[in-house]
Amino acid sequence: MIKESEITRAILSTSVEEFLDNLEVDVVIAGAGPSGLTCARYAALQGKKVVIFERRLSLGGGMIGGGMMFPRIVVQKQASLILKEINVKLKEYNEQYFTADSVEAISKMGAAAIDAGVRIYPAIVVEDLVIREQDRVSGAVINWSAVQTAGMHVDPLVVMSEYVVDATGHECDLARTLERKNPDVKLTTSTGKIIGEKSMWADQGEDRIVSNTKEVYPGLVLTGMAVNAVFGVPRMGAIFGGMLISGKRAAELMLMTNEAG
Ligand code: 48F
Repeated sequence: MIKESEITRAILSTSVEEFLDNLEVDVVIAGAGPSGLTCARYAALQGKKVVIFERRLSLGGGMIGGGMMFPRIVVQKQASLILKEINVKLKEYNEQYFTADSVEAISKMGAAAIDAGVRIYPAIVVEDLVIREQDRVSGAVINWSAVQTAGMHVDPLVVMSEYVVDATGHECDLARTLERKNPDVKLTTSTGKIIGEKSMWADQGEDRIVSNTKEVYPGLVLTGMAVNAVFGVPRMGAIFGGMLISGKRAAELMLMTNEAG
């Protein structure tokens, strides 16, 4: 006989036990879009303890809808290798581009991140950052997305981490919160402030998303469209190579800084 209370006990006891094990991690990533998932997988493959908090109930961010909801993505050769590693079926379109099914790509990116050891929590929003006296981001302040949507004031909880990654896409939500709550902080942009995303220029967007993937403030790393939004870089539309390479680069950067420190 199925006992309803036993099902509730199974869910609560196992998820709380697991949550307790994730209160102090190496990397917290906000956002399970293409850049967040890629960054998470590469960091986890190097032995880092990684959690992703995703505001929505689904993975994939803006990638699942391909280009204007035609479920295809385009990637350049270098980035195609990242998808090949996780068995995404690629079609060579011409010498420069490969195409892939966006739903397949994002499903496999999610599965590969989980297989690498990443823990993904859906329906949780990173609403603020922990900044202690040493002027370094040292954790993420989290809450249920439903609480935010309902506009209720419910105090949040905290997960401490060596790094927090802003993979929140066009909104660059964490960088914006950092700037709004701490007007004196200086970001590593040319103005020390968030510059804002520029109109579409795919070639520039793809190039500069990678070169600007960096620690924008001690302990806060940017990846994906959050990079373009903070550093004043053009958008690029439904070409996703830069997004994947930015995710990989963000992971490498945290590992490098960690080793040097
Ligand atoms: O938007 P999103 O896919 O960001 P990305 O990884 O990739 C951008 C592309 O999809 C596309 C593009 C390519 O030309 O422009 O847009 O940079 O994924 C961002 C994810 O972050 C979640 C949001 O729901 C989405 O799934 N998110 C946003 N704010 C928060 C958050 C937050 N504060 N806490 C947790 N998740």
